[in-house]
This record gives sequence, C-alpha cells and structure tokens, in this order.
Amino acid sequence: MLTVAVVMGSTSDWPTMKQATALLSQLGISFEKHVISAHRMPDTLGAFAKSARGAGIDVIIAGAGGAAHLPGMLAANTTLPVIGVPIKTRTLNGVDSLLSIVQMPAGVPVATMAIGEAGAKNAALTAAAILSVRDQSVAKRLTAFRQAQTLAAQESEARLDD
Ligand code: RP5
Repeated sequence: MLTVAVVMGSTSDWPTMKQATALLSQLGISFEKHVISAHRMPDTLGAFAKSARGAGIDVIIAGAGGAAHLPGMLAANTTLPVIGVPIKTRTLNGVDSLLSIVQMPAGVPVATMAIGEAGAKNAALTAAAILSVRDQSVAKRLTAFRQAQTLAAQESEARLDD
C-alpha cells in the first residue's frame, strides 16, 4: 500500500528529491513520486492534493525551488501532513526556496526542512517518524537507522589523518 507521496515541481528537482526516495526505500516505506508544478499545472496540483487522503496517502513530501509554492499550495488543499524541501537554486542558493516554503500563514502548516539534500533526507526521516506512531515495524527500522548512524559516527574518529 502506498503511504508517502513524493512530489516535486520539476524534473530538475529530482537529483535532490531522490535522496528522499532512496531513504524511504532503505526504511522499507512504500512511496509514489510525481512531478506537479504549482505554476505550470495548478489544476493538477489541486486535484492531487484534494484526493490524496482518499487515495491512501498518509504523508506528502514536496520539494520545490525558487518561488516554491508547491508545498504550501498542497497544504492548502489537504489536511495531510506536508513536509517541504527547499531546493538549492543557482541564483540565491535556495534561500528563496526556503523562505517561500517556511513562511506559511497561521492555519496552513508546512513542516519545512533544510535546503537541499540534507532537507530531502530529513523529509524522509520525518515522514518515517510520523508513520512510526502507528506502525511498529517502521519504528524498529527507524531505531536501527539511528543506531547504525551513531555507530558510524563513533567509528569515524579512527579514520582521521595524522
Ligand atoms: C520550481 O521551479 C521547481 O520546483 C524547480 O525547482 C524550479 C525550476 O524549474 P525548471 O525551470 O527547472 O523546470 O517550480
């Protein structure tokens, strides 16, 4: 069953957003992926967001860059959790994306991540954390991920040069 929808504004966002799908796969979480541009495909955006809950989606991850209205407009059209990923842009390094996504008006939240790949990875982990509230198998895999990460950090000291 599909649980997470990973939506991006353009195929140009995919190198960043595939960091999220890779981590979802690693955690055994099923997902679907879509390109829906807020500005070029506004009707598709509305229809997708309005039907998402009924389609069995639990969480939406949305990545967009520049005038990044996709996450906010998805959130405006659904009460599902929407996690926003600001894509790093060439002109303003993604600060434009970040401010576009994070500054939502009270009443329509978007859980906004960091700019770029760290944000995409943390979006997957945040989606997993939401799903883990009701899914013990996801909770276990999330705990194992954290333990492996801690171990890798502890062992990293041994690889320092002289
Ligand atoms: C946004 O415009 C997309 O999310 C993308 O980050 C940015 C540029 O899109 P392209 O012109 O590369 O398609 O809607």
